[in-house]
Amino acid sequence: MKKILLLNGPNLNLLGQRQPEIYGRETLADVVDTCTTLARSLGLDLMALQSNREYELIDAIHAARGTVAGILVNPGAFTHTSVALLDALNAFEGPVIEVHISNIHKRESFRHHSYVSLRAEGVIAGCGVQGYELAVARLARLLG
Ligand code: CA2
Repeated sequence: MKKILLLNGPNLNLLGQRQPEIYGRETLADVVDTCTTLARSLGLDLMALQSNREYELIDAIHAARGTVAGILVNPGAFTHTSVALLDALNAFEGPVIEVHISNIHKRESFRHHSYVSLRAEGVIAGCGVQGYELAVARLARLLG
């Protein structure tokens, strides 16, 4: 079974606990459970990591090289700041799908630019946590 990696960046551990009007009521554990089940039904083995530390996300991307077929990533606020995350993703050989729960283009102008989008095969934004399921389905299609 091909492995895929779901990465979530800073503050996404708070999903379901704060700002439900923006990020919904589901927790990150709910999202990971749903995506794991969906991935398995599509023949993929999903591993997940959330970190508030940029270097841990970068290390996870390095470790994914040669072992993981594709990456789903919600980089959180690192989306808009991290050339380092972009560089790490550029060193990964498989497809990358970027997910944002909110529609970043409908929010403050500093959220309109994404470094990660320069690398991502696809970007899903504004679909709530359903965006993660859409991203799993897209990755399965790209890897099929
Ligand atoms: O819409 C998204 O998924 C974001 O990646 C979320 C980031 C934000 O900085 C990006 O611009 C867009 C923030 C994640 C914060 O997550 C929270 C979840 C619940 C409660 C508080 C924060």
